[in-house]
Amino acid sequence: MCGIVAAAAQRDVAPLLIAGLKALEYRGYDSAGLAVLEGGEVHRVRAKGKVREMESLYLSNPFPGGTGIAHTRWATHGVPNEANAHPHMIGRITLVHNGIIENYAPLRAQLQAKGYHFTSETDTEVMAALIDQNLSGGRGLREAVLATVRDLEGAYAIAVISSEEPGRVVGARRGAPLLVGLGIGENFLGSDAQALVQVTNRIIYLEDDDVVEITREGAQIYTLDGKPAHRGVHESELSADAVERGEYRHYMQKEIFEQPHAVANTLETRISAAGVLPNIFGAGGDELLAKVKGVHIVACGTSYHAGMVAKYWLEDYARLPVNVEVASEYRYRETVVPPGTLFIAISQSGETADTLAAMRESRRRGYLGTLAICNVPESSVTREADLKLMTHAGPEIGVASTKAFTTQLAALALLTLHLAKQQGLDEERYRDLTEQLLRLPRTLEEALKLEPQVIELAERFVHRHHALFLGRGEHYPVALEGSLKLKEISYIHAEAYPAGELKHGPLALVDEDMPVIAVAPNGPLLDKLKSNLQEVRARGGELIVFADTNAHIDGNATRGAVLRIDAGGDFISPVVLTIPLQLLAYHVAVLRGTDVDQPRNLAKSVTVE
Ligand code: HGA
Repeated sequence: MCGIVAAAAQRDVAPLLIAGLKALEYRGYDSAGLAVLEGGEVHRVRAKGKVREMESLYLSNPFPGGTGIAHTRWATHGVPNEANAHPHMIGRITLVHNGIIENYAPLRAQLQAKGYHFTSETDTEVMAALIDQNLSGGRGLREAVLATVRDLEGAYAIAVISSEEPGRVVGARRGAPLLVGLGIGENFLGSDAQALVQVTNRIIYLEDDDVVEITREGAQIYTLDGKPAHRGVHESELSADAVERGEYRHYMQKEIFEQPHAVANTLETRISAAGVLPNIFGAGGDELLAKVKGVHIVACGTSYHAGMVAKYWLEDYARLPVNVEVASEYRYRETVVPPGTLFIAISQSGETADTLAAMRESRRRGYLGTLAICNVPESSVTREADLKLMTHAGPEIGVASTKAFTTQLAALALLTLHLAKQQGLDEERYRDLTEQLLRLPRTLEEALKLEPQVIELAERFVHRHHALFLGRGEHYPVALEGSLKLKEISYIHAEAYPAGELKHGPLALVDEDMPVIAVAPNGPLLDKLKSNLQEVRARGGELIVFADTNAHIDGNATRGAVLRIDAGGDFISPVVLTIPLQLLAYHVAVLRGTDVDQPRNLAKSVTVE
């Protein structure tokens, strides 16, 4: 999603702003721009495409100045081009914006009637014009922003400068994240901490409806009624190195290989050989969970797939009823919430707009409490939930989520064990599940050794247009996640089905041009799955099976391949069998030459609805 960086400093800020934008590139975007205010004059540069393209334009004609704002845009209103790229300049105002202004159309018409001329198709430019209009009547920039945001519907994080107020940047947020970075004799705004770590790690997280004014000397926050507000300063633990790619070709590859370590971090200090430790969900967590009679899980994309696996786990082992729903659906319909239901929000960034809105909506619906499963400690979802279980995956830069997914699963496995014990799961089984989970990091390490074989397989996909993924039980969501990975980064159309559904429709698609990928753990459904795979073979389909080492699968198919992998046991196998599917998607994308870390049209941390 869009990124914002802004600075008020004595030194020239354009290079700092460009470095900040580069740290935000992982969020996915389609154009970039920056503007610097120097002696009442605003210099601006914008370009469609990557930050480096905007940077080379800047370098061919650099400009000095200590006050500036910068942006990476992921288009919502108007195509990705230079005219729609931020910053937008109108009248005395220059502005960058993340989010969507829902009532921009009537506002645009009103402003046009008053003589404003718009040069972009964006909702953002309307906001800039409104601020400019509100500067009249002796208002300064901060008052004009306050007056403007009161009239806006929708979501925004903004950074604004006025040609009449050198040395000052005003920011505001509602429904989209914005942070203040406190330096020494210089101060910053950013849409996430990663944009600021190279200049400071002293961070203030703004709250919804805050307006902030930064100068070289300091940062002052105001509430919507214009009263000064105090927000705490946090020391961010992020480091600039955490986003280095090291020896890996892409962040996604690095993140795939970080999974054993990341999952070990999720489990660390939370589980021992005796089982899940007390109080891992924060103060009062165990007491609240003791009252749980059912669970609703709400999430989007990959996190939704993690929630689907958790449904199988929680119903199997803890015998609790579970509903899983995508957040954009949940938030706009009425759900039935039986007494004692726990609401779980799963989000990597903790800023996913739909998930956050669903969690806020859940407050009205009478849940027992809310639990956030999230990777970013200071994020909105984490801060607003009653209980939290951080995944500790470390920064995930690749837009296609990998280690965020497996660490979410590890966190959900901890929750499953906690609830299973409470609900009276047989002790021996509890011990077995605990052992499996403790072995998970090592099992993942082994699974990653499959990479050379997956690379060979990937070649078969380079010229394919479609693929079908199959799984059964808790491996159906694994198949869904595998197909999502392939779609996201290789642009191959992929679908996933529970294998038993094949004969009810998708079998019609199977021919020699349709590769079918199946995950085959060893378990009670193996024989059923084998019959489903025969149905594919009988139609000449090319079958690729990722099978547990001891699953009896015939490798002598005329077309296709069976790859063996130690799935580590029935509890953890969905996590382990995810690995070859991630590797497959990654290597197919590399061979097809796509932009693996920033696939077209997609964004990380989806902060718009
Ligand atoms: N609506 C604005 C900003 C989009 C955005 O925040 N994307 O993440 C535009 O389309 O430019």
